[in-house]
Amino acid sequence: MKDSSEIALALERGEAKEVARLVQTALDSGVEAKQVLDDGLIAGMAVGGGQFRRHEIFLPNVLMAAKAMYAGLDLLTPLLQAGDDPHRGTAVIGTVRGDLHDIGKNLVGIMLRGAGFQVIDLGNDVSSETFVAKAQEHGAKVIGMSALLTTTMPGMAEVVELLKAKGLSGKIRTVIGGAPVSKEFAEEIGADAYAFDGVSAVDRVSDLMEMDG
Ligand code: B1M
Repeated sequence: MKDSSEIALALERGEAKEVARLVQTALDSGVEAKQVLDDGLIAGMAVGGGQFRRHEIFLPNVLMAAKAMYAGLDLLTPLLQAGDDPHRGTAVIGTVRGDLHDIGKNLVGIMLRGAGFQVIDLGNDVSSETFVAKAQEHGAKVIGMSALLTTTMPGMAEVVELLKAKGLSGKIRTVIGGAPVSKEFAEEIGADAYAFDGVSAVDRVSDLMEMDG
């Protein structure tokens, strides 16, 4: 779809105002918010990520692309969150210690809120102690963790271990995700679930909320 490829291109170029303008135009012409997100914003960021890996663009370009992503997300968030389910339980979410990537985690939060869950977003660079303390404070049944760096993935295992040490395994359950994370890694560290994207995060959190504990 033409609008979406234009959005993706403007995002790759880090043109925040242009991304916002194109997103608004697409929405005004009747394109679904989810399609604008997937085919426009996420697709553009994926291309930028590949260029960064191949050293075709540099960190400042990636930062500008991230800003442009948020310019578009600001317009989509109210539409994606317009779920009308009753309150379905509380999840705390965050990006693990040492990791500043928050776009994917924020998308997951938007989807979970849209599905009717109360979401306590702890932000990025969240320590294992904070994840567990905040989950207890808010009576959360689920901790959702995001990691985008292979070097920060062990932070997820720390949370699982801390829950175990405090006798909270089975009472507070964990779901993990992020580009380098896999189902196998989730099994290896004893996390309760792995989610590939925001949509599957909603499914996994729904399952975990319904489990006894
Ligand atoms: Co960084 N970065 N970055 N970066 N960055 C990656 C992750 C990298 C793969 C780029 C590359 O080399 N191709 C690479 C990691 C390599 C590795 O570990 N193997 C990398 C690197 C190296 C770095 C720095 C170390 C660079 C440096 O300083 N030299 C540095 C680290 C800073 C730190 O965290 N301590 C760094 C910094 C940055 C920016 C600050 C510039 C910026 C982040 C801005 C921000 O988040 N506010 C940034 C960005 C934007 C990226 C890329 C290009 C895009 C990430 C993104 O937002 N994608 C990324 C390359 C890539 O992933 N292709 C890259 C869009 C987003 C919608 O997708 O986050 O995958 P994603 O989330 C998805 C799913 O993964 C999933 O659902 C989301 C929606 O579909 N998901 C979950 C995510 N969390 C989930 C949780 C769940 C369930 C699903 O349950 C709870």
